[in-house]
Amino acid sequence: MIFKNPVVKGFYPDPSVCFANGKYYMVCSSFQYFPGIPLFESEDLVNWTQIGYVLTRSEQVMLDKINSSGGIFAPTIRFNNGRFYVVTTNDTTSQNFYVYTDDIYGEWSDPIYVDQGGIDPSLYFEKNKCYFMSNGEDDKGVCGAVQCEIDIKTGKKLSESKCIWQGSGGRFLEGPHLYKIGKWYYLMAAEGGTEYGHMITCARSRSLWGRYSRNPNNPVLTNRNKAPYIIQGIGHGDLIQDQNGNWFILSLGFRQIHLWMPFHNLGREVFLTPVKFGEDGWFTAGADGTTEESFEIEGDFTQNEKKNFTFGNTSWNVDWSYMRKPDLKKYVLEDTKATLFGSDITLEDADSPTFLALRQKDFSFLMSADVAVAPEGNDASARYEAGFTVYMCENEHYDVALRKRLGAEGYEVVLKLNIGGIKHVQKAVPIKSNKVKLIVKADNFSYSFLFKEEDENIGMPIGYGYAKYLTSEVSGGFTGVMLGMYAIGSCKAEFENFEIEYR
Ligand code: 6LW
Repeated sequence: MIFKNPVVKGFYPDPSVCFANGKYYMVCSSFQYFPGIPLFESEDLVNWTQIGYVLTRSEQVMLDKINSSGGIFAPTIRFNNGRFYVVTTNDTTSQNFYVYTDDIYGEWSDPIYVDQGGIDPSLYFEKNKCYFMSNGEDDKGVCGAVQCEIDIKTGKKLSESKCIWQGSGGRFLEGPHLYKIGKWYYLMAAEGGTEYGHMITCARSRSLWGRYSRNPNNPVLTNRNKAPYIIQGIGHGDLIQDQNGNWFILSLGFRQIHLWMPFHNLGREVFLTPVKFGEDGWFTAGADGTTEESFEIEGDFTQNEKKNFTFGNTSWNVDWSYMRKPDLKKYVLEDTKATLFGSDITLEDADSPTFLALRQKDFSFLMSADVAVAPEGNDASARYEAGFTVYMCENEHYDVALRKRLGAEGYEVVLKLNIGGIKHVQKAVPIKSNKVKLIVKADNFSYSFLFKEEDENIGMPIGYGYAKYLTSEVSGGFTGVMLGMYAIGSCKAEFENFEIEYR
């Protein structure tokens, strides 16, 4: 079959994968979003279905008021002795920890902390022993991929932390994972930073503690010299063997909004690249060490893509995300309706506004919902607003909302464009009632905003904002655009007939 990359679209960075009970499981980073660590299942490595999240309880992870792109960094998932483990870093608190479950569809344990620094932790199990690796500094102050043995029941270190590889010379050695394949221990990692210079490199050793010798043909995978090409930033991956014996790397990468525009708004997505082992025991990946838009692989199945997202065909607990430490009392979520209660916290705050979002999965889409807003409580002088946000972070987001201004009689539809500290009201149009259909239309270059009053057939445009300002190149950080519903102020906002249709 021929599959197309990315295999998971939208902001799902730092994929890690394991095989268990006939299926593949994958986790990704989630930063300030809650629940933390999206969890996916697949039968073929190409079609992935999100089955939930790993960190579903606020007590498992401190996200309260953390910076955007802080919080949960690159996790690793492993399966050992009937138990799933996910190990990750809370970068804001500088803590490495893991959680486990015996039921992949159930709850995960409370965190077990490991006293080794760095980020991008990984676990490797062998003969009833467990080894923990992260990229950081070892007990002697040497930086690189640092390993120690741990007691998997308690997280306690059973050995010193020792740097076992310093990479092939690229900057930011990250995401190290250890595998035993045949007689070799392979250490695969990312280097070059998670931007355009990103790459995957590897080293091997006959012994777990090294000495590791680098692959003479590093990097094994990178798109850094592939231009003009939409797919860039390939790196930070995990190696996996399928049920036919074929090997793959599941890695992150991103898609530029256009060949000649080095901006990406969809975050880092998940790419699949075939891997081949040579007679010398080293492996090569992809097309001459690059990841392509499609590959032909063994298997007779089709790649499915969900193009339409509604309240009816998504699940609140599986697909949607809140920010940081949400007050769940502010959300009443039903089959065909979401009711959001606003608070004083706005989308400009690095806090937990009333916000519920899906990741933007592709460049072109149409999003709409009927929104009705009403005051909550007896505060006649209240001001409030509710609607859609196209949200990169608190500094960069475009909001289209139904707004009640202080002392005003009626309501207006407002479009606000926020870019790097510039807070611009593009337009505010008075409307007849407290109900309106809000519409967002997007392509690679812009998001356009429209609204429709109850008795009208045609959407009224109120402005647009460029996509390139809601990108990692402008905002920095590690996340991608979220398409969200929000409410601010003492109000109750009802959203119905919600739909995102990708084209
Ligand atoms: C992650 C690091 C990286 O921890 O970006 O792409 C960091 N690689 O490995 C955040 O996702």
